[in-house]
Amino acid sequence: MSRHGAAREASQLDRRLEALDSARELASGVLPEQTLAGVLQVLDRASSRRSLSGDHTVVGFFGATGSGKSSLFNAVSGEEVATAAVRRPTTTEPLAGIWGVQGSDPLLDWLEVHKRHAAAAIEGFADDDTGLILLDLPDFDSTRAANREIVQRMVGLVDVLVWVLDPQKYADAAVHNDFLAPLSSHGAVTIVVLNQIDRLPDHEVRPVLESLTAILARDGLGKVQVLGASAVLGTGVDKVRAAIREVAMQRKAMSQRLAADVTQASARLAEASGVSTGGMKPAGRGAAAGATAAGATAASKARLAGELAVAANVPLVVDAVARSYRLEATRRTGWPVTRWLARFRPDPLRRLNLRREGAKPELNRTSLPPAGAPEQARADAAVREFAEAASAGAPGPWRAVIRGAARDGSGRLPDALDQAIASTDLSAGRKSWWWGVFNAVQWLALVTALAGFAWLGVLAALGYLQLPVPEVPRVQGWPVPTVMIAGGVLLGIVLAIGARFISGAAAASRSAVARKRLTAAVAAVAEELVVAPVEREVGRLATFTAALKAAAGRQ
Ligand SMILES: Nc1nc2c(ncn2[C@@H]2O[C@H](COP(=O)(O)OP(=O)(O)O)[C@@H](O)[C@H]2O)c(=O)[nH]1
Ligand SMILES: [Mg+2]
Repeated sequence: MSRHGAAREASQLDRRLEALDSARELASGVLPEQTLAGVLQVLDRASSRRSLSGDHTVVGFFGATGSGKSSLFNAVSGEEVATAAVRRPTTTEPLAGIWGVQGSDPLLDWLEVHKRHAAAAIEGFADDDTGLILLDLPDFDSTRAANREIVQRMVGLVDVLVWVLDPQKYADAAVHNDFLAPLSSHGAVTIVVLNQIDRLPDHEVRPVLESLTAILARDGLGKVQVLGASAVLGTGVDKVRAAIREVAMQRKAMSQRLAADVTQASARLAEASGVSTGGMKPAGRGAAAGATAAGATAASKARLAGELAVAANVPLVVDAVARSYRLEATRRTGWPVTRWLARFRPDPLRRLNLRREGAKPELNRTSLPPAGAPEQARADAAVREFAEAASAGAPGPWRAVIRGAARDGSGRLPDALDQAIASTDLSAGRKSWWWGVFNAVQWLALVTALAGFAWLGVLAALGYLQLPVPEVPRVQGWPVPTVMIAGGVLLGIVLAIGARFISGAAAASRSAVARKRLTAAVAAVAEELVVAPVEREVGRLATFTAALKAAAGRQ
């Protein structure tokens, strides 16, 4: 059962380590470098430890000066290996007692433990099949900094932490605040021994153990084993030995320790992200909830494009399209007698440099008025509003990154928008089929009127010259040349009025098409420079949250 369980533990750890690594990568540039460096250290340590003997379980004895680490080490080993001493300084260098020496050297090299002792087999404790390394360590409160450093390093490296406390100092803040509480994720690989119980009157042993258990619960270690022992008298030592043997036999401690490290690192990432850490505790659940950003919606994207279109003067262009069409229609279909007047009116699209037949639009710039302060402010506000809506719900640092992504692209907006407008096909200069018809009829009407004039002129000249004036043909009593003049002029005016109506409608439809194309062009720019970068970051947060959840062991 144990080997199988260990394998499952290891593969689960694999996935969690991978998830933690991706969470770390995804958070780069978002969370503080120091936090990420700490996570990387955990990952490095895990991969180092896993590359070394998995058949050995490293158990370290930690505690304050004189708590009895060395004495307990000897008692558990059944040999006088470690020097237990009343005087200080006592243990200055880690000492390893090893059961199952084979393959332990690289592991001990990595731990930087040089004093190694191949321990004799003890009945009921360790046989050759049991890879066990017991470490006697310096005091965590040693007066020597080098000793404290060794302890700090070992706290991070060993598979199982055995805390040796004594009746005088078991409640000291130092051990609880500096070590036990921060290692609350590591309950599964922590054993607490209250040593020197022989110094307590019998009736006080139990209350003291209960008090210690209560303090540990406040540390977040409510489930750890708390054992009473006397290293000197040997009381309870076999229970300590059995507890150590149990973890060593299961071959799970290494994975459990690393898993606890991953849990702790995930909690730190969550905390740095501003995600509630309450649920990140190993026993908790549903931590990363609420760590998602609202993202962009169709409505928010449309609103952004609309605001940017206004800021980029799209309405001005749309209006120019309509006016330009109407002007062109007048020039082509107006009454020939007066239409030349329209030649003097400038084309509004040409004035905006948006009417360039044959020119490569992508090389052009418009002559639209450059965005002034109000337009700029409007565009900025639109981008800000969009980013704010998209980042809603994201935890602090991520919200800043999402907003930053929107801001980064918005600097290029004015240029990109101008270019987009310049390269939009506004159908400027495209002729309408009805212009030709109206024009032809218009000229026909004029020619008819002029012919009528000429006819009457000839008749008048004949009369003036006292020559016989021929009868003019009549239609319903009206002389034909007069009818020609009246009809021609009237037709010209009617055509001009009709053309005005038609060109008004056509101009409206053409400007509607232009508005649609311009809005689409603006939306494409907004998508590229604002929406896509924002969505990338929103997606990054979602992936990060999922990775963090997987790293914390909850999928
Ligand atoms: N009465 C009593 N004394 C102990 C016990 N364990 C250790 N000592 C004594 O406490 C002193 C310090 O022990 P040591 O093992 O060197 O503590 P370390 O500094 O934690 O390694 C020594 O004089 C030991 O004999 C115990 O269980 N009961
Ligand atoms: Mg010692």
